[in-house]
Amino acid sequence: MKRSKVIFVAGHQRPDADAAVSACVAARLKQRLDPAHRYQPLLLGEPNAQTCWLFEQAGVELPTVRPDLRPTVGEVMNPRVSTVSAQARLADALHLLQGHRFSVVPVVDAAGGVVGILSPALPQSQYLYHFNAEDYLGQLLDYADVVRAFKLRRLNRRAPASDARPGSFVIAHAEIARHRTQIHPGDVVISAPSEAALRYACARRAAGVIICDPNETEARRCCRAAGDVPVHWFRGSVMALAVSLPLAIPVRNTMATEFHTVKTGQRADQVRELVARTPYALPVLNEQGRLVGVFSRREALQNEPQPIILVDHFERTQTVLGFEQAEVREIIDHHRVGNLETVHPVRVDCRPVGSTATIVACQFAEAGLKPDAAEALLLLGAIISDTLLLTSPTTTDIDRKVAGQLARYARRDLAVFGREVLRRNDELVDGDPARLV
Ligand SMILES: [Mn+2]
Repeated sequence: MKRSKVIFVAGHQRPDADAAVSACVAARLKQRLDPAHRYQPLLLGEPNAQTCWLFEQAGVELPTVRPDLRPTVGEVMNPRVSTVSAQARLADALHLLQGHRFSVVPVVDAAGGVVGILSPALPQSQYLYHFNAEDYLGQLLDYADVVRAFKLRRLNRRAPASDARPGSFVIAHAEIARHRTQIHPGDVVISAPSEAALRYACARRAAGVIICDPNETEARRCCRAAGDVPVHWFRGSVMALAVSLPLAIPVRNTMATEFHTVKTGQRADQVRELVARTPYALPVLNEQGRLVGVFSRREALQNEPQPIILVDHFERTQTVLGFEQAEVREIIDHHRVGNLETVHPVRVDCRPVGSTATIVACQFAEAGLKPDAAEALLLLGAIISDTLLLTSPTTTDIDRKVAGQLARYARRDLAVFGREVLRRNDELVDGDPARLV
């Protein structure tokens, strides 16, 4: 889902039961009223013991803890990425790089880890474009690679297979015998059908001969002259094979093995500098080290504000990190109007009642809806927690009325459940002794 389609609903820092419950239940109400978006409640810090207990009682999962709204690499990366294996041919990678205008093709192993990259932005990419084959044939490409890449047919099965030395490919012609220095033992000879060339290749102990001709019969005709040198047939001209040779180079021989990556959990703005000085899109790895996307300048520049609804606070110092980059959609609160400043006009629902949970409960009724038993229990617990079981000076008749109603929905006795909620707030009863000390 696109990030801007997710609307976060967040309470204040150091969340209490009212902040956690209001975020959770307001998100569930919004979700029902607006199914086109996804409303996700957040906790800006670890929940306290009372909050944990309350959610457990209601059988509702606690909201995710996330103190910082600023997007992570995983949230803004491009998850569409095409890869090749190290055994693939350069042709496969070129198809992706040029055909799809990618700035990087990650080379992955069977486990999804990145072992290298190919990128037209790297110096290695000269191999991708130049055709001066003698410079690197034999270094980056061997006989077996060529046979495999072009599916060459073997013409003389009885001849023993020969391992080419990591030497050269030699392009021969009919008058080859006159140029005696051209073939060295272990060379692979590329030739038009020529008995003279084959005899010479045999005499010079070439590793193999590739006969190039559109016609297989023609190629077979002179094959016998090769003696026990392996002969393969390429359906096409010498020129056609020669110019195509670089495409057969295995990816493992041209990929860059020193490269930068980023992790899904890193904050996007913190890798911006790395992105700015890296000429290719950065491969993105998840926690397990598997490739899950790429992160390029396009993603780094993406600056869509994150929509958010704030509940149970109206103070700049209590709100989420990354608030400046967020787009506040709504504020639901029962405190005084504080110093939160928004960029755009925003719906504010501030009511002088005992808890934000009371307002959320009223919003249900105003929308013609009824909270389910779990939501009612959560809201009731939050009202009790914030009003100290309807005894605090901030308690209003609305809180009392709403609490009574919620107790019925939740099928709980208000006084009994109320005492239980307050007991859970007493750290001397439930707190970790080590932490109290
Ligand atoms: Mn509150």
